Amino acid sequence: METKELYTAINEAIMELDKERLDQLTEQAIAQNVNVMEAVEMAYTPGIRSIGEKFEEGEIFVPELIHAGMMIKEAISTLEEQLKTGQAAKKGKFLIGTVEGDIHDIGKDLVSTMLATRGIEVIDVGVDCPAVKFIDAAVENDVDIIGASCLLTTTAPELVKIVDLLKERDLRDKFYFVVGGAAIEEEWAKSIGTDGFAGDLQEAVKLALSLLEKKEGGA
Ligand code: B12
Repeated sequence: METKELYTAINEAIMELDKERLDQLTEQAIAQNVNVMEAVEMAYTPGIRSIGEKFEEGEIFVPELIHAGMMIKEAISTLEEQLKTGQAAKKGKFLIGTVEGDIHDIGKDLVSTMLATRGIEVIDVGVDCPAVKFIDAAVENDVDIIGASCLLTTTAPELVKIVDLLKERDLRDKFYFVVGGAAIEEEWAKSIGTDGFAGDLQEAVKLALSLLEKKEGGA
């Protein structure tokens, strides 16, 4: 199968919630040695976002959403096993987590893996992580960047909480703070005083690398 055709088939298997087919196609993608980041952005992510739209429009319900989440998580981790992480020189430390009240972790885990493949050490504080835990863990691990994932509009105020707590503890200049996730818009992220936003994997990697470079340059 041609790569483009394969991506379309993966997208369709996700939309049809067909786990068996998705597993087959994922194996095929591995056999064809596809570029993992490209496959995720072009096949898996659009598929799962369409599932989100179907859910929003009332075409599918929570059980289907859970099924979709599980099957895509499994497929992506199979795909990710192909990536070699931690071989490049350590470029810096990135702490990542999903904000309190939010348990979505597919995007967070993908960002973690991609950063690790670029030589960045990732400390993952998991999902449903309180603001104070982000900051305590950042201090404890002496990280360069704190990254928070937020998929729900109801939990977006957690990001403001992190900024406020950083200021309160006089740590705002010690760490860069970046955010991502479906509930966040770039303009809003800027307006609350974050150091950056990324809407996809490529942007996330670019953002992290540029901030680490800036830090190294003493800016
Ligand atoms: C799968 C899914 C689930 C799964 C999650 C499984 C899992 N293990 O993660 C389950 C079933 C658990 C779930 C539950 C719920 N969900 Co849900 N879910 C989704 C869905 C369809 C896909 C999310 C996803 O994985 N996307 C794919 C990844 C790759 O994309 P991503 O997360 O955006 O990440 C990328 C970027 O945003 C960025 N990024 C992400 N994080 C970060 C962090 C940093 C630091 C950086 C730099 C970048 C970055 O890079 C990533 C890679 O490209 C979305 C739809 C959507 N449009 O997102 C709804 C969605 C997020 N869910 C929604 C809802 C409402 C819920 C529930 C409340 C449903 C319910 N009634 O129970 C619960 C909430 C549970 C909770 N407390 O968290 C709504 C949120 C609406 C809103 N505006 O608040 C959405 C938008 C669906 C919709 N359109 O209605 N969900």
